[in-house]
Amino acid sequence: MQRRNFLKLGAMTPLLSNVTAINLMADDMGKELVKNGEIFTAAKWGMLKVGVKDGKAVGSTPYQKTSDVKNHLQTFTHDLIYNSRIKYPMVRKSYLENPDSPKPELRGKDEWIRVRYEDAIKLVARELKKTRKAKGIQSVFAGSYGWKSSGNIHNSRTLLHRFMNLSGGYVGYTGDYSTGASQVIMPHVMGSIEVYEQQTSWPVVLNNSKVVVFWGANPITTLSVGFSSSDEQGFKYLEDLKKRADIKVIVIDPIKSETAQYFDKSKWIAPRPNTDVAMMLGMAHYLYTSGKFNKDFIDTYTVGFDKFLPYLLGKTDGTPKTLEWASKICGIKEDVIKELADVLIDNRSMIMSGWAIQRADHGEQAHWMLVTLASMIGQIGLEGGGFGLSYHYANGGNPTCKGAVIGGINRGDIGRIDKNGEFIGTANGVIDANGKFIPGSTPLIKGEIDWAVEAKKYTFPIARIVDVLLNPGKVIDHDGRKVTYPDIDFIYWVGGNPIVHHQDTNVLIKAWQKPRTIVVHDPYWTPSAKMADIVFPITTQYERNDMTMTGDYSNDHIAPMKQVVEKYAEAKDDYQIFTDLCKAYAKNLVMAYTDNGKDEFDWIKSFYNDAYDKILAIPELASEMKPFDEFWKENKPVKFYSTPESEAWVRHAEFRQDPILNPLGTPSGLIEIYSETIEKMGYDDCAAHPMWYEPVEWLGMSDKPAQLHMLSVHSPYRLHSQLNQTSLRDTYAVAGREPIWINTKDAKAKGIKNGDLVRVFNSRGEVLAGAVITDNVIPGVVRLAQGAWYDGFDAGLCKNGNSNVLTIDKATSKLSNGNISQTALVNIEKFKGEAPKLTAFSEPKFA
Ligand code: PGD
Repeated sequence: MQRRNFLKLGAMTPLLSNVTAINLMADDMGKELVKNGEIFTAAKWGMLKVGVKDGKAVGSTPYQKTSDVKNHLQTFTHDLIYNSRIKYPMVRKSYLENPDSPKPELRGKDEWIRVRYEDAIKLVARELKKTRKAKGIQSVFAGSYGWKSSGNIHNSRTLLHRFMNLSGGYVGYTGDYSTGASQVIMPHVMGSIEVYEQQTSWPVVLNNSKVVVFWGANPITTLSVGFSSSDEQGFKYLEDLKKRADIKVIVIDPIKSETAQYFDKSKWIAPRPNTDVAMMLGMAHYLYTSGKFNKDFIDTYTVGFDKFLPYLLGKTDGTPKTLEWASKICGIKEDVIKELADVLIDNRSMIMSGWAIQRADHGEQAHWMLVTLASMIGQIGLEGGGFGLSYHYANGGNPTCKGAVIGGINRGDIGRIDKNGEFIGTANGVIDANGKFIPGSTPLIKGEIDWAVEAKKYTFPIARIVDVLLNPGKVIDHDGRKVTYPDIDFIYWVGGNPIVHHQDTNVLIKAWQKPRTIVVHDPYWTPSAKMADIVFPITTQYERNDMTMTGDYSNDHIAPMKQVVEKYAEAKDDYQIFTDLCKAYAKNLVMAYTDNGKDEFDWIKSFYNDAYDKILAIPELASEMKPFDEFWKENKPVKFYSTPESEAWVRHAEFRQDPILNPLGTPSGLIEIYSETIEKMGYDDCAAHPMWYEPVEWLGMSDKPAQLHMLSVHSPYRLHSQLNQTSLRDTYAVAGREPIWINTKDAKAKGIKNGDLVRVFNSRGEVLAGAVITDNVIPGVVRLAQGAWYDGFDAGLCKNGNSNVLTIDKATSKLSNGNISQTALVNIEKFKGEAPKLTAFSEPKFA
């Protein structure tokens, strides 16, 4: 940053106005901590400047301004450093008293005891060894799902996997909570995963599309974050789109989302939740029967339309999927559905779909039917036409840059520990006579169990974790194969908040009582930390040195993440803890774990230098990067740029040009509207072509167990559960609780007023929330965002409005076993009596 610009930015920033500017210059920033100044870093919510005064963080501001859209998450770094922190290693009282009979039913209620760090390390090493010895590899679950924080070295989940692999293996998972259904169905249909892939570039969309549809997508909220670190370009493209009067924007969503509100001239079509497939079928029926559909595209680029047609026309089940039929299910008038189909086929149209519609019962069908509809429209592979499943995520469509991508720490191989408790090597390396780890292949000793194979055998779809804990040994179907549930007795979780993110919390809490040991690493007293036996206080990303790329698809910067403040209380890096665990677990293990003693700077430097070498080999880019020491001292990101080719990039263009030379990865090489692979699986809940299935709970069912459909969307004010404990919450909480949107008519019928404390409940549980009365949600629907920290250990009801207390823990289908968090009916009433005190962000009881 130029000194001039830097001072200008500083002056504009009230939070940082007291910072002594003289101390801020990059030249002063080496490896020493800066006590007064401004430090560059990058978080999931973009690149930041964090102000420090007398060694304390005092606020943060965005490093770059790409648009006028506000990213709410960027200015609360100081609260992330100081609020709700775990100060010391702690062990749950009953566990410490007797780890063999630790009273798991007291998890979440028991008192905690502070222990010395060295003792906590010894305890974990001893109990892990004990469990592995008594119950085998299947008893240790260390999949550890979660969004953690940015950084390629302090990557908590990979660090855990590295420790668990090298020390003997663990059970992991497949899939995720984001795209559980789509990431399994899409490879059968499109031959690729689609949901985590680069999209047709935004410049192409803006130059060619005449219609842009956000189908169940809310990018104005979800583009606040990226998995590495947001490149923040998505908002800029949305801003460009808004300025274009010649491009029609349509938002399809039961909620007038932040995106629908931002595009104030857009058309808002609001179907009943979970009925999009019916609406799409109605459109498909109309396009077919009117002869408007693109027959050439269907004939050239797809297979199986002929087998889907009898279902569409009602020949197989006696129900033609007419506009009238669709309208009755989705609640949208026939002429609106017809007009939508006409607009899409008469214009160059890009359908940008989010993932919520597949996070529902039979979620596979939503994107399968979307692809079928897009095939009938026939614009896939054309400039600005077709569909995209990742425009709302990590700034998909921001063109990929030419540059270098930095590496990160890896999971390591499965290690071997001999009878004397010494680590002797992995399939790819041995410990030499001097105790150094030397890479090189050593075959498994004859007769020894191949832990890699053993671990893989028990890998299960992550959203089934409660079913796994409650039913060890059960065999389920998954994507054409059988999965045997492991018998889990030891859970190690880092970088995630399962008690908040999993569905049907009350059953989850019961299942969480099954294992003998639960270890959690987290900076904060999250509900998942409170439900553990042993917790380690972890540094936030602002208390350690690291590095990240920005832009999951664009890779537009290498961003240094220089330590901002001293480590909080007794907090330690995950890397430090696993290094110490290795030492306690087996002789020489630490050498493989640390690659013979590397510290964080050694890793940072080696990843940077690998990237630097690649850049030096590209003459036109050679000046973009500097030697490591200069880069680190300068404390600013390296920027890479898109190319004419990446700006003109069109997804599936090559396939469209020549489907024989450039086939898709499906068995036929074409888009599979009918999949023989899925047909062979013979599942009763996922047929071989897209279909409308009634969700287990929805507004159109005859015997509704509750009245309103709850959508547990992603909050504009959090990243999942992250930032719930910051003062950002003060700006959105209602009646001191998580806000719930209720339609004006529904609220009136129940005598609920704006700002009232309400009780939201169903047969699965109850939560408190604060009422927001609005017409931005259709009658019959309520919006309660996911991610509020569960606060019901003492009360039975969640005082902080965690929506997962009310959601259903059921698999989407046997095909993908994804979660169905957007399928749930609830009741609502005004809360009577004295409001219980919120304890979500307080420490638990200490002995
Ligand atoms: P986060 O809140 O991001 O949620 O679930 P996920 O578990 O990813 O949790 C990350 C945790 O990591 C935080 O507690 C944070 O403090 C901790 N952490 C951060 N940095 C570090 C570190 O360096 N080391 C360690 N040890 N810990 C760290 C998200 C999941 O929720 C997802 S991805 C989706 S898409 C789902 N969405 C929904 C939904 O739409 N609706 C409902 N009802 N439920 C959902 N659940 C799912």
